[in-house]
Amino acid sequence: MKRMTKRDIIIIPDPVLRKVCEPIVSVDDEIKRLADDMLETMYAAPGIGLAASQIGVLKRLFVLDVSKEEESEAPMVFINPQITWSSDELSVYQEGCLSIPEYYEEVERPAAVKVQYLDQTGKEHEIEADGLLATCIQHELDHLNGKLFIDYLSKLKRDRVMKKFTKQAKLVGK
Ligand code: GNR
Ligand code: NI
Repeated sequence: MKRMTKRDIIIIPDPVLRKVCEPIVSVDDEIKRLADDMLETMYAAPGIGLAASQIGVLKRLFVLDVSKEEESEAPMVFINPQITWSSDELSVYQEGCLSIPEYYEEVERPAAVKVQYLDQTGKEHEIEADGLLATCIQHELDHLNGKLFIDYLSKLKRDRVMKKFTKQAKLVGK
């Protein structure tokens, strides 16, 4: 049995969520352990994706699992991901983020993307994704660049949600 450790998820307005993550130089045991911990943290939340910066690690790595409840788990690990193509066609999804708990809004993004990445064994892949997987890949890749889904909303909505969480952080004493 693999040893996995659930980590704490960082919430806005923590500035760590605005940092640009650094490429991973080698897919070694430390990175494999990090990916396992991220999957554990994501499943426990529960969420369908998690970027390394959400647990305070500024590396270009995210995990996701968009399998349906009745299907078996399908964990995916994306290291140094790069979008190589985006469709002109757009689609709208109601998005949420574990770093912005219990806040959901519709976001429009390219409906399909091609993404190149390394898996947890260091093997290179290029896949074409659509539907929820495409949305999730773009949401997670944004995290690695310090971008959040609320950045796509109106300033009014973004300011409102930032204010709410800033107030909350002060109350909790963070
Ligand atoms: O759990 C999550 N659900 C979700 C729903 C729609 C679009 C994106 C996501 S990702 C989110 C987990 C998360 O915050 N990943 O960064
Ligand atoms: Ni998120």
